[in-house]
Amino acid sequence: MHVAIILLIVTIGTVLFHVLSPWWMAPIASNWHFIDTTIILTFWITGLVFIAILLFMAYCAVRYRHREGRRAAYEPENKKLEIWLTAGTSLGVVALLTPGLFAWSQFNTPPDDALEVEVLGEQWSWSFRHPGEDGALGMASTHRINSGNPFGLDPDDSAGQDDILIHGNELYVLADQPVKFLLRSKDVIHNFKVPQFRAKLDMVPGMVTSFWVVPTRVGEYDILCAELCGVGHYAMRGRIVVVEDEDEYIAWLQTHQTFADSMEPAEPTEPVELEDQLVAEGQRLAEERGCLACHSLDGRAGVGPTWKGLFESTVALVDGSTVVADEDYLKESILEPSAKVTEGFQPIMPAFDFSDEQLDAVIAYIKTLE
Ligand SMILES: [Cu+2]
Repeated sequence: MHVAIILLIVTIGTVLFHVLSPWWMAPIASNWHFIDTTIILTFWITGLVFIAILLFMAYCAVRYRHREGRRAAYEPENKKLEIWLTAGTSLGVVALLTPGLFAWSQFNTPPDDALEVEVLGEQWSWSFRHPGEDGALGMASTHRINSGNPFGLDPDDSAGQDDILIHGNELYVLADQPVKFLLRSKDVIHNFKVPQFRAKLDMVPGMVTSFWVVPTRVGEYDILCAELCGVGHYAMRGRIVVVEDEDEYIAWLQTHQTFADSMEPAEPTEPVELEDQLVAEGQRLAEERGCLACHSLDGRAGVGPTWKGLFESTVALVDGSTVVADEDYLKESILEPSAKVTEGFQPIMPAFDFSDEQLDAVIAYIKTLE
């Protein structure tokens, strides 16, 4: 009897938890209502089966409880029962799988007018590429990725010249304009997810995966990495801004460089401004390339040591020795992070192939963080 009561409490408690739980899906902001329907259908089917099994167990615990002089009968075969159970289970599995197949088919069939936007993931930041005026993304290849060409675009491909390169974890999209996201990863498997869009997909190094979405609600939404991709995974966040006003969208696009512009050498300027410019460039790099996901600016220890007061400080290393954080040490730590690992931290920082100018810029910026 006790067992039956416990089973009843578990059943009622589970249903109440489900109904009263505050952890429900965020309001939807895309066309993917079908995904919600599929999830809710799955809840109903698995929920009803769960309740039925628990109630059946409670019933059996009471009905067939031990009584003096009664013995259970051995019944190894029951064809009728087996047919019923097999048919019922098959029906349940079909009901669970079929809606998902329809959703998956739609998910992979973008409308013809969808705008193609590339999403590039790396440990632990996001960048994006807009096709520019010609509406076509230029060819890219992993082999061409270097510090001056972080997307690995082909400089000889005319379609890529006007591609707009967007660093810094923030992407604008237009409401009601279908977007097809082309997903690439530079290092390990990431997963591009915007919970309010009800859409996500793995980004696999060496291949391009894609899905499409129509943003339907104006607002700002988090971009999350939904695949454990290393120790900085939790900090791999971005923001997607859905705007209605086309002028606002175009104005935002124009704040970014095209690929052709990014390949132009920078104009020489006055020496006084040069230092300021170097610091600004260093700060921009630190933000865009994800340094600040792990290195704090306020003295807090993050995934990596803080940058505040780092320059010329004495750093204790894991091997028990110490080193002064001068320019050479900082350069080495960026290019070859595992060479000298700071005491209390894991050797997990990926190596950055920054050019000499980029190294100078980042170090100039670190020097200002006293
Ligand atoms: Cu990730």
